[in-house]
Amino acid sequence: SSALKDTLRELIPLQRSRLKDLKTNHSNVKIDNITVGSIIGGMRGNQSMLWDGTTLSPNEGIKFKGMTIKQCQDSLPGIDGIFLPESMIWLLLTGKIPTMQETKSITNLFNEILKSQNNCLPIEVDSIMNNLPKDLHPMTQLSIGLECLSNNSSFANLYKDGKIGKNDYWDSTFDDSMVLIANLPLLIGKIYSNLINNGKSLGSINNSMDWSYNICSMLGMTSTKDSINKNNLNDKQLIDFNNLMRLYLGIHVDHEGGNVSAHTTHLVGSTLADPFLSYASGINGLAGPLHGLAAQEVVRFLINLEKNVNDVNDNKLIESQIWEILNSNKVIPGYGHAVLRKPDPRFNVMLEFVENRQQEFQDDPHVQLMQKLSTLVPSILLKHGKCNNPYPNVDAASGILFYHYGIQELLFFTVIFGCSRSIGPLVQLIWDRIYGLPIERPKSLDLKTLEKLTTSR
Ligand code: CMX
Repeated sequence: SSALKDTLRELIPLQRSRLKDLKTNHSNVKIDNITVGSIIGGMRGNQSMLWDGTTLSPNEGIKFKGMTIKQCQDSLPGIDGIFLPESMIWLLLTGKIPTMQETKSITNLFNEILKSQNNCLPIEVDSIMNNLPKDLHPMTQLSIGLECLSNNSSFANLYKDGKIGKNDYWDSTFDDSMVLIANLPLLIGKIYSNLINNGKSLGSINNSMDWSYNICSMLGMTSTKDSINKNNLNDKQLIDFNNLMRLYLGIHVDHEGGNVSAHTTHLVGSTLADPFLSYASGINGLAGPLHGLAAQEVVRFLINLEKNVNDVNDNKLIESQIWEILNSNKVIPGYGHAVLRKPDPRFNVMLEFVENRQQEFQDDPHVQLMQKLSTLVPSILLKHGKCNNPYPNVDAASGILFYHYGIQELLFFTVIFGCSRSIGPLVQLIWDRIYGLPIERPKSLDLKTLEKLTTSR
């Protein structure tokens, strides 16, 4: 058992009775109208899922258990003023702000899991990862690695042996989810070393350090004690990179339930597939260009733009380049959002990270350009008059900051995103099983029926 699981266990009776009350007494209450437009428009806006961890507000952005990012920054425990992703796990799962000690209990839980594996991936997973073609897409590698981890799923084994009843499904789902998250530093380290080092390890796990540190270490981005410090960063840069990782991992954990990776994890999980298979499915969705790949598009865009403009103070030239893109009917990557109608607060905290380290970034033309664009592009997009939100989203900044510190393999960015995004959907999967939600099975309609419905109304 763990402090987190014990706290969770106490919450279960009340939450189950709240759900039961809704089911028994209010099942027929109508809360939304489904239109033909939404059915053929990606179900946009349909209010049709239960998702407890986060909600997305068009003006305030993402809220974690009702708290804005700023409120999370002010109240969640962390290091150097940046909250630890572990504290977000506690918050999303229990709805309570953890103490530093409770936050550390999750770090310890991960390290106990890793120690029990000798700080290595399970042997069969390691062997499969070692034998993948080194140029296999990093997201494909992540998906394969997660699926292989399912070999040791407690949930799947207990279920197969008929040893658990419905009321207990959550318990081994919790255990598997923690094993999955704990293994991510090893898994993404393996993928990165396949990508850049012919599979040779770039670093090792330090069992006294937090989850994000160990991710950095396995990417070869900590002091030489734990990793090769592959880019020869100085101590301040290494600390800053570790903090960037904590920040990035902390703010990408969840974005409501309807986005593809979250929804897919929930959908596949509703079949009682184990957490590894469920989240691997979410990862396959995250690998799509319309979902998780935007950050790499932004970096490509900034690199090309910088080649053309040379001087980041040449506003006229930058503006004309932006217009050229728009006039050729392309989008400006990193700007706009399906739901948000204000600058993405996640972008703002990334920008703050840069502003607090001017000396580090003052000679980086790409980061300078990223900052400059955030002041120039919104007014251009407003003049252009098409998009509903002319402001930067989180992807406008994140990739170029990793690039600055030497993570320059663009295909790899989404893998780091996939580490962070494990948290929200897996927390929800645990709750899905606490609530005993049924298999998801919406009704589909054929085109003829849709047409018939429109003429009869
Ligand atoms: N540059 C130029 N045109 C844009 C634009 C941008 N950054 N964002 C939106 N538009 C255009 C759309 O293409 C659309 O044009 P059409 O009517 O010709 O199809 C019009 O403005 C209206 O779009 P919208 O309602 O404002 O935005 P959507 O909900 O359709 O799309 C998004 C949202 C994010 C896909 C879109 O803004 C976009 O393509 N942005 C650039 C890519 C990007 O940054 N993606 C990261 C998203 C981050 C996230 O989802 O978390």
